[in-house]
Amino acid sequence: VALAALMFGNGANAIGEPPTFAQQRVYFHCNGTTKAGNINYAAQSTMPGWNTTAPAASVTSGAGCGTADPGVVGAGAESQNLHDAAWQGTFTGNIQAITVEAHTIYVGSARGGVTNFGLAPKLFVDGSEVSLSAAFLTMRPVPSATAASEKVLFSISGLNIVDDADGDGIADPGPGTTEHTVTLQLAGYYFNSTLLNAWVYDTTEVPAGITFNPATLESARLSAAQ
Ligand SMILES: [Ca+2]
Repeated sequence: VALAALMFGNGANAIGEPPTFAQQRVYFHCNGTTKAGNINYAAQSTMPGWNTTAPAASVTSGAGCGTADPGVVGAGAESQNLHDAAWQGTFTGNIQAITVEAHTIYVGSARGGVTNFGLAPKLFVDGSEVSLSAAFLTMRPVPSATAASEKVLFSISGLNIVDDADGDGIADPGPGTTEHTVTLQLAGYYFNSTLLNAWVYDTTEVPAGITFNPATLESARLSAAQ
């Protein structure tokens, strides 16, 4: 044992233990003084965030929030909750992939005859935009029981955000302990969307949020460009 310690050091990664990725589901929650994320952002520069508590109240009781998303106007920089929807929060530990559950409603006319939904997501981790394999993706949305909203699910894989305390390019073993600030922005892609849709969240009907390190990936997915 002593010889092994001399040869391999005391870091477990020296003998090849891989990093691990802990799964966690978080839910978007309202913040600010109104139910419209854009208005809150314009007035108070606040963005809604998330935690691990699922929404407990129904939209029929007045719960929930939304963010309007005009399809022809997009945000350029991080933390722009004015023209697209944006949420910002933290995740502690390594991140290999995320799956996003989002719910959209159409403020204008319905998407007559268009079965796929186009979406341009942006992801920022610790202030840097993640370069994605494509600018947008399309998916088949799932109407809710009342058809009042549609659910979209997609994944972003290949993030490979891992702790490497000694900076040798070999990830530390275990799930990681670094707290990362994560910003997700969603923009409907106009020619597969409508000119104005809105993203809704924080009710039992629309439990939108993020699964960090999901066990399986959605068929609609982008990967981080390495
Ligand atoms: Ca290392």
